[in-house]
Amino acid sequence: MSTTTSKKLNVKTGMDTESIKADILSHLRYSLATDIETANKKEFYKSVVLSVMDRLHDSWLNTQKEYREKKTKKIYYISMEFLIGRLLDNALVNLNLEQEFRDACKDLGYDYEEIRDIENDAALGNGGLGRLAACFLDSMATLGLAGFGYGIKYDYGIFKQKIHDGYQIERPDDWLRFGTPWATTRPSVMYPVRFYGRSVPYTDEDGHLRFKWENTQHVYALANDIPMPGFRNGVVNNLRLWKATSPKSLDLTSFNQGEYINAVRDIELHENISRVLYPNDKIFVGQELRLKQEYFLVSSTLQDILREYKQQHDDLRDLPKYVAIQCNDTHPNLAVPDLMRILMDEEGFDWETSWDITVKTLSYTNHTVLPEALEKWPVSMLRNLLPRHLQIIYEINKRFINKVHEHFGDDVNRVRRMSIISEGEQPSVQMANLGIVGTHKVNGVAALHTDLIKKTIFRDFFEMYPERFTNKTNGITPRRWLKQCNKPLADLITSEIGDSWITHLSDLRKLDDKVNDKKFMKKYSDIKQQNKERLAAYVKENYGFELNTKAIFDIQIKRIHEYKRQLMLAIYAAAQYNYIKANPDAPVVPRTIIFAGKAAPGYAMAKMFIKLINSISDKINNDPDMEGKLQCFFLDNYSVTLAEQLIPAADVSEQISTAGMEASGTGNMKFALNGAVTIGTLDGANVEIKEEVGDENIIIFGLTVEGVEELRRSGYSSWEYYNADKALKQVIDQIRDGFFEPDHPSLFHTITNSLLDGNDYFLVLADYPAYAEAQKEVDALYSKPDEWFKVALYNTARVGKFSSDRTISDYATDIWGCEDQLNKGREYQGS
Ligand code: GFP
Repeated sequence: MSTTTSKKLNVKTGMDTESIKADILSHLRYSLATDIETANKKEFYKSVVLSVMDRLHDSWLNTQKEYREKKTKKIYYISMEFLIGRLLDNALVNLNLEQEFRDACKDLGYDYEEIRDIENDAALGNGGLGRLAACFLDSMATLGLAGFGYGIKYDYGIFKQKIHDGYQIERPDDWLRFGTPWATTRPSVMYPVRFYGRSVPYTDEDGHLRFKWENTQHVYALANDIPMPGFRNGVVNNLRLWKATSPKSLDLTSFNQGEYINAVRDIELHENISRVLYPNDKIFVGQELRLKQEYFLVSSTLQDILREYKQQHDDLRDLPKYVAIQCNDTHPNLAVPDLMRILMDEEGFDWETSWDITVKTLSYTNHTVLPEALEKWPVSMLRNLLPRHLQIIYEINKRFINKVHEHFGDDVNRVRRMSIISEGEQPSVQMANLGIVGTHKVNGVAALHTDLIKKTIFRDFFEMYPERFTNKTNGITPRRWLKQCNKPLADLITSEIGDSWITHLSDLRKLDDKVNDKKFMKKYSDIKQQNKERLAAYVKENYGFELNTKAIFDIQIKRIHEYKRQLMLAIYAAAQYNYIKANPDAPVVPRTIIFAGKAAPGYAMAKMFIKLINSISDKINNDPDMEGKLQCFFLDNYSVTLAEQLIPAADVSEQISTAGMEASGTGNMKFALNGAVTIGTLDGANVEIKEEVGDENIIIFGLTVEGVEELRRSGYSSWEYYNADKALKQVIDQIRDGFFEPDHPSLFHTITNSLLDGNDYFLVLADYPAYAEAQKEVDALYSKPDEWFKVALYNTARVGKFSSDRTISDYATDIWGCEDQLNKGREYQGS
């Protein structure tokens, strides 16, 4: 090897194409034991990522060092889900090295896009909750906050969805089959997580009654770190994912007895804890393995936080001054009793001091008002698995109930509603109640949602602790959801108004003036068309469908759930079909309807919706009369990566949940930012999107929250709506009578029964006439392209509020008490 080459191979952090090439070659050879002649694409991808990691490591280490030296307050975001998707593009955008890496790949004979597509999505989440956590990590790093994600490194993320004969089939998501080059395993960071055993009382030297948790079994939590770079600011934070590993000593006795296979099986059992992400359907199932996962995450994370804390600080009473812990939903709320246990049993504090530290350090985010989604762990399960925690929860509850009595007098019903432990045949621990009582702030995720939780599920608590409740409207990161996924639009915007919008999304308001700039508007609309064509090519290649790029791209992508009402769009598609059949010569505005989303494996109705959508799609797409007028598709295996393809190409964003049921939504924000027009109900963050973009730039229809309540109160009858609307009745009859599934005519009876005999809990029929009218408005507007694109641009220009940078700034200021870091973070942006 020549000296020049070896010199190049030693360059580790150069930011130019040549040094990047040298590193890729070096990693192929010295990390992967192959070379450019023999490597396959996967190996090439891996060495590209390793070369990116080389460029992150210094900043990663320096950032942590700075936090240590300055004793910066740390924010820990604990979440069972982080739906981070692919990382390569994101890292390169944030490092400002996209072009250099593209060129390096090209010079070495590879197409960057092809290499990027090798990466499996890290799909460690179900939907909005997990994606929100991922956007927050990006924003915390970009704002320069010392913010750390803590989660689980599931071997299997959310299942892969296949469609077979129109039905959803689930397949395991083996994303780690070939490992992931993004995660660094830290053998030095490993903690025992204990389960079972019993709580044993004893008297300490000072004569105080204390407890020890004894005879426990344990499993180890091993840290795996993924770097989270901020946008061009030199900050690299950390996402720490725990993997369960078996304790080394566990099998020795079995080995001695020659029971090799059993010993190995035991290892398997321990490691099952981090095996698979639970697919959640907003119905609490209550399986013990899930409870184990939750405690596994909480216990390892708290041990890690306190270990670090003690390295820098002496007095645990200052914990809330230097540490804020955010529980993403109730899933990590065992942090309340676990922190209490550590402070009392291991650190020797009394109850009051421990309680004060705990409440001030923790906070909790609520993501749903659906009562069936709220976690309630059976007391019997907790007694077995976490006996000491249960004992602490009982004590918390006893003290809390006393306070309720003090506050409200002897209001038995109220006490029953507020109790952390519910009585009844199977007493259980209400994790939301525990979260409200044991933390200093509880937040909802959109203004309407926060109002609702105060008025409904948490009303009693709000009356007792009004100051605890706060709203933090969700947001999305503009880096991934505009700069990265819609490069042509991002470039156009930057060429017009500069690039400050990337970190100050409200600067997009400057685009408002461009609506009358014909040249700009032409470019803006051309980009939408290009994006539609790009999507069409992608769909053709991956699904074999031909999309009509002249049609309105009308897209609904999200988990399949009755409250999200995919059924309403499916009915609309069928009604359009009927209309075109009956009026073959009538002019129609062409439409291509696209659905994507997963149904939880145990959610039969949602799975039936998928089958129905596919049956309706088959009918439409195979009828020559529909050509050029109507199409309908269900794209399988919805993912972050697929969303990145679909959103920039959308004309219409479907946000049509029953009012009061969608806490916020974040897809609605992504679509609007990319210039899709929302058709939606006044639900979740749609309300705030409307406020921002203006009433004339969003198409709102249907019942409001109050309207829903009123209709239910006054006695809703879905039959009346069925009989009153001919087009609607025709579609429901067709669904019921097998028109879309002639070989199995009764297949969809569960759906039609729930709409009619079941009285349509989600009010699809009640809202349908208004929805169909709203769709006519869409058609009318789309027929006037100049008007349409003005509305679209107002959406892009006016949704700056929904940057997750704003959301995180609000958390930092009102919940975490670290607004000082925020200002500092902003200073070094753009440097
Ligand atoms: C949940 C809520 C959404 C909300 C997200 C993030 O989403 O309305 O936007 O959390 O707060 F339902 P899923 O996890 O249920 O998709």
